Amino acid sequence: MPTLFDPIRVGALDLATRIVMAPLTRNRAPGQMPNALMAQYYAQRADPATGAALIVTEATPVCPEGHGYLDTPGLHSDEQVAAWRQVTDAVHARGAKIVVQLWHVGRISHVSLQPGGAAPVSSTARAARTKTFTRDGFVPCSPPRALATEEIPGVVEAFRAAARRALDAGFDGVEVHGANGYLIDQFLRDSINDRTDAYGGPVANRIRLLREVMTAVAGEIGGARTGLRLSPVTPSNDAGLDSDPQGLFEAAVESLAPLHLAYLHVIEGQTGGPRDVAPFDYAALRRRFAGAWMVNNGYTRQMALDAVASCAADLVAFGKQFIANPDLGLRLKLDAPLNALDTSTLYGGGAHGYTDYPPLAAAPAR
Ligand code: 8OZ
Repeated sequence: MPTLFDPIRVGALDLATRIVMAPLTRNRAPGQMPNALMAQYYAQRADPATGAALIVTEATPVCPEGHGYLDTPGLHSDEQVAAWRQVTDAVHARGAKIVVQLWHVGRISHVSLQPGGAAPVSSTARAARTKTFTRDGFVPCSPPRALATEEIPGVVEAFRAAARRALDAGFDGVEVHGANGYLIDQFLRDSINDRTDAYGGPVANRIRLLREVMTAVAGEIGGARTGLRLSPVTPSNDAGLDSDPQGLFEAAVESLAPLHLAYLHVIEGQTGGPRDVAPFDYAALRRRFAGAWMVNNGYTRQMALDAVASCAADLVAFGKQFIANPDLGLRLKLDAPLNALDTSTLYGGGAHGYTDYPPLAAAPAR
């Protein structure tokens, strides 16, 4: 019987345990540049004996138009490649692996964050009824412009180029962000996608952008270094439930079989919220996928132990617990108490609430 603390090979990645640090947006990259503070934050969580065996970075836009929140790091310039190097070097020095989460926000953006103050792009021209984080705090998302069919190869190319840059920056691979109502999800779901071209309408068309992106990325760096994150039923970012999430996501995953992806990372329920927000048969989705199965969303220690022991999951990604506990792996092993999360320091700011959460020995006694 495997345990949460056993090693596993995931595609080309040898991992010391099944414990993964989930992607977490922290808005501490002024100028869209990775920096030394970020390297310290990731390194604190990168000892496989006490932290994560695999780190998935915060979501990282593949092109300037892919940004939708203030101070998120990009991966679309040579300067960013060089700056990410300090993060990957610091993580590797501690023994963990690290993949970068490749992101395009689509319509979850604001003109103040777009090149030239232009409208964000999406599958649709309908605005998302939600807010994004700008220099002026949380503001309503700007109305988008629907991408012209001829523009879509440019989006795919941005993902491909970012995957190449990821390896140049020292990452072990990439995770494509296909979840949470961002651009790829804006094409997948019929609750958002209102296109009449080859990228809209039937499921076969709505999964086309995902398949083209994954084919380009895996073609560039190999399927064994490529993962994908999906969230079949999350309502986050005004995503709205697809009319048939089960059929849609099974078709999407099935279409990726020829790529032999390293892993699929599935958010069960509402991202960061209830797990039972809408019915979905995750086990049925898994039967469509041959690679490693990574689960996420509200996993307690016991849920994680059970998921791996029962082979319901190969890997468990922890988000909020990893923010507050740099040594979460050790705490899970010892069944030690967890630091509480300070939600006021999640987005933006400096070291406070970022690199100053105490490890176990230094944590105040209870
Ligand atoms: C929280 C705040 C901003 C962005 C996601 C990238 O939900 C995010 C995100 C989460 O995937």
